[in-house]
Amino acid sequence: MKKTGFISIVGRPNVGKSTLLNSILGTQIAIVSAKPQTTRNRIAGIETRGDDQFVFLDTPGIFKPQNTLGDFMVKTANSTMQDGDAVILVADVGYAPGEVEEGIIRYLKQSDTPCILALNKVDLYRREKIAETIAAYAAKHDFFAVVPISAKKGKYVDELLDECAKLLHEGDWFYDEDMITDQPQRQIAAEIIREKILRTVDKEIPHGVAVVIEEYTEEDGLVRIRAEIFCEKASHKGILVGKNGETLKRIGSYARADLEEMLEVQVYLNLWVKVKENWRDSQRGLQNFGYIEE
Ligand SMILES: Nc1nc2c(ncn2[C@@H]2O[C@H](COP(=O)(O)OP(=O)(O)OP(=O)(O)O)[C@@H](O)[C@H]2O)c(=O)[nH]1
Ligand SMILES: [Mg+2]
Repeated sequence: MKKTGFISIVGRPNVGKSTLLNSILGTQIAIVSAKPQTTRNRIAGIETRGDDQFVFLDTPGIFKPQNTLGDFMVKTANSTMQDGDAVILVADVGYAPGEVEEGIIRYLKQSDTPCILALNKVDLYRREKIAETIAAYAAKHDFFAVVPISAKKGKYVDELLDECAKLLHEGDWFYDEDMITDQPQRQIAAEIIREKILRTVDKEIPHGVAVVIEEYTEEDGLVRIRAEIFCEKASHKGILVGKNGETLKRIGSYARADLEEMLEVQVYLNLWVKVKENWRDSQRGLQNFGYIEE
């Protein structure tokens, strides 16, 4: 008997939602960085095991938006949560529930949506702290299950998946058995470039960056990618390019290594940096860079 279900992965920024998705799938489809607000879109990750097909929906972290891009991200997270058959609430096991978690819990109660609480980053904390956080959450809501995990180390992720399996319902699968994501290859490529920017430059700069793939062709075992990196200020462009173009070169070779590993072919990567002032503050800017409400 085939079973399936849409399970949205929600929580505040930086708690490890995308790391968890990658860990479940055993491959990197969602970008990860130490900076909050890394994920901007809903990303489906599909895992098929035996008769079960899980469709996990990774979402942007929920926070107080400061611009139109932020509004888009939070709306995406909320609507994805509402679309799911079940929810995985990811939270840092070192912290008691705060405003974001309280808001999600309110939605769960009102909608009667089953939720598994994944308390992440157990590798960083002592047992007593973990027990304290579990108790604080248990006092707030009757979760379907509470699973302390380390997404980064892949610890207890199988246990989490066993709990998710109990929430699937009978029904036809939505995706082919061998499919792992709904993102087109060129979007993953753009995201990989953005990940390297998040990991290479600091402060506001990476948050104001959008990556657009202008050309993506494959021939004779070589993939040619030309991408434009849009940033918000001329001074940001200077930093992204760096002295003698060194920073951009570093971003490029870092991204190329990942792309070659993913595509298993040689990649020729050509990056250009451009300025588009305040694009994050306009609906038009968002649409131009592919941030469109579904
Ligand atoms: N120590 C530790 N770090 C982790 C763990 N899981 C994730 N991280 C780190 O936490 C940071 C954020 O991880 P992400 O997966 O990008 O977090 P996210 O919740 O998707 O963040 P947003 O997309 O910004 O909402 C990264 O530096 C991860 O390496 C874990 O189990 N242990
Ligand atoms: Mg993320």
